[in-house]
Amino acid sequence: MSTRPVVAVVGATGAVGREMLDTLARRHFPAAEVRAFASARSAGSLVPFGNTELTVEELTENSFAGIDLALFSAGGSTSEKFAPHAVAAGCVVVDNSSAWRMDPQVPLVVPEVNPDDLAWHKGIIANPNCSTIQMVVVLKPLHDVARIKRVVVSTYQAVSGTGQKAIAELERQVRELFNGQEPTVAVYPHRIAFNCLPHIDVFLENEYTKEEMKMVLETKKIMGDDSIRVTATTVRVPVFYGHSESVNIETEKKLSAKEARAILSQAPGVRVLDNPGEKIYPMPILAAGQDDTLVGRIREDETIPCGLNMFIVADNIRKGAALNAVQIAEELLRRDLLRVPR
Ligand code: NAP
Ligand code: 3JN
Repeated sequence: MSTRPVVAVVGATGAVGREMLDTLARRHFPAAEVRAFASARSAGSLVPFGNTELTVEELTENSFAGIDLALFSAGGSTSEKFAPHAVAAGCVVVDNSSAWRMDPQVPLVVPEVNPDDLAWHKGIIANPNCSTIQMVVVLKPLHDVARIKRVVVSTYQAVSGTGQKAIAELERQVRELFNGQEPTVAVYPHRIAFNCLPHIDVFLENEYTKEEMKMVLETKKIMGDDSIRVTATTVRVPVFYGHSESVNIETEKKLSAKEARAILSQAPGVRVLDNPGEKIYPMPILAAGQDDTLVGRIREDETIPCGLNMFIVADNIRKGAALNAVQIAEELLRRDLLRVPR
């Protein structure tokens, strides 16, 4: 590899893939070339990249010859099938799906939280779930000071987390309802317009959803602390961009709300928006199109000796997916780790 890698974006026509291309261009990622891949369905179509456009190529097992870095966002089955071929061809994979996240051989990385885990990658690095990423960016600096024992989180997740078809579904249902028509329900099990669904991903045997268990398991792995107890309720809401989270933490050491604000105001990737008197707090409309994770409504939990409540919002397609993946790639370059170890 020259100092400038050849980069592939796999799933380039999707909500996350398009944002990845935009993020690579916006951050001037030092690529020798960027190539766009998707399924045969969209091969030959064009996707925007900076001031230009890329022609989408069909992804095959042989696509990775000459590619140094592949950013995958084409679903778990595509990652399971194609990432091993990429690694065999000497290409480092940053994967956005849940396929490899809990594999003990695969680091699960949020650059602000556990960048040192990149050192032991074996070719694949997993990007966490969007809801986990924005939560751990805020929790890690508090954990470092006060040790978090327990987390109770409820999410309010935007439809863009489900992809392009869900964005179109919310738009269409709103139009249909305003025109007095029965809304068409296709992507979600129920209408999403003017509704909330306490159901993201599939239900598991323990009656939690897979999205909820992703938050539980991924948080422990990223924070490198299996003793943190996490319980989650994940809810889809009729918002286009920006996941919100109500988070309650119990800590070993007492932290006042003022101390937490001071810690978080120094934390990388975090912006404290917490002035309720002026009606200033995080909201999806403030986070959409931004890189930072917003935190506010920080207050002491008056029901326990050492507890805090807070509200955390981030752009789920940016920090929750594309930006975090590109930041991982930047960190790999910075640490000279953009190679498959032999
Ligand atoms: P999307 O808008 O539905 O886009 C799906 C993309 O995958 C499209 O580019 C599609 O290409 C491509 N694709 C599907 N099957 C393929 C195949 N067999 N070979 C090559 N490309 C294929 O979905 P999205 O929202 O961008 O999400 C994509 C994936 O990213 C999700 O399934 C998930 O695993 C991951 N994701 C992660 C997070 C996170 O929390 N970090 C958030 C959102 C998504 P065509 O145009 O050819 O169909
Ligand atoms: O629903 C959301 O807001 C985030 C969705 C993420 C997602 C969507 C489809 C498949 C994932 C993920 O990243 O966890 C997956 C997956 O399991 O790969």
